[in-house]
Amino acid sequence: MMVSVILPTYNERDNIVELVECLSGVLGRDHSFEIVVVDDNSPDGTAGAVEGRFQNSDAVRLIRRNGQRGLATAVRRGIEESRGGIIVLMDADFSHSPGDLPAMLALVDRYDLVNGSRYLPAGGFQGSLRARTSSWMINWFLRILLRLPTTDSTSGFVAIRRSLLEKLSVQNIFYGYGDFHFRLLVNAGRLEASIGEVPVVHQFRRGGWAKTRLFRDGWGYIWSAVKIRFGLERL
Ligand SMILES: Nc1nc2c(ncn2[C@@H]2O[C@H](COP(=O)(O)OP(=O)(O)OP(=O)(O)O)[C@@H](O)[C@H]2O)c(=O)[nH]1
Ligand SMILES: [Mg+2]
Repeated sequence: MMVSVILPTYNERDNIVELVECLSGVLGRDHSFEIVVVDDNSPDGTAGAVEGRFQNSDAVRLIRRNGQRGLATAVRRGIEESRGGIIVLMDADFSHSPGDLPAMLALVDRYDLVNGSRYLPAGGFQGSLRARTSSWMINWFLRILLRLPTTDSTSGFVAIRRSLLEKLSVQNIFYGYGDFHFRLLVNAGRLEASIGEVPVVHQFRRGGWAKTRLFRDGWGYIWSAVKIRFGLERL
């Protein structure tokens, strides 16, 4: 089955070319694949860097969004434009390591969704103390509030079968920021989809700078989870 990797980018010029090359090397060994970069008109010229290096490549596609910003809606656009039977969602800054992909893809034969987890024993999270603490607390809160079976509901690193995504309503999942990850898990759980987990090590971003704002986005996650729990969110 073809693998589609969706890479949302905002100011990732210093990472994107190297990441796409690295992913192509890893995926090319065992899979047919495409890489879909969804860029929100990054001022640093991310789109130009992708176009310059990969314009003759059939496996790499660039979607430029003009006048739109947002991680989750960019991921949604990438999903809608992708063609693979397996869809991988990951960050475009090397925080999610291409080296973790083979283990995820090996499990997608057995599960509808394979969840990358920083909180399994072999997983890890390189980040500031503030980022690690808030992630741990939010994940603890989500597990209790939403009764999720997963150990990590905000990593943003997931492989999903298209057959599962087709049963879900993407417009009710992919909005906001990284909260799309737990909305996806909640919805998959409601359909009784099979969910497997693999350990992943979240690394420091290589180049560029963080777009996440811990306080604003953290509260957004909590508010979204509360709305799901009390049936106020359309799912
Ligand atoms: N298209 C698009 N992508 C975005 C947007 N905001 C963030 N991203 C991408 O989403 C991914 C995650 O954002 P990051 O800034 O790395 O967030 P983070 O991983 O919490 O922060 P770091 O600790 O710096 O890695 C990266 O690939 C970003 O380029 C956006 O508004 N539009
Ligand atoms: Mg990152």
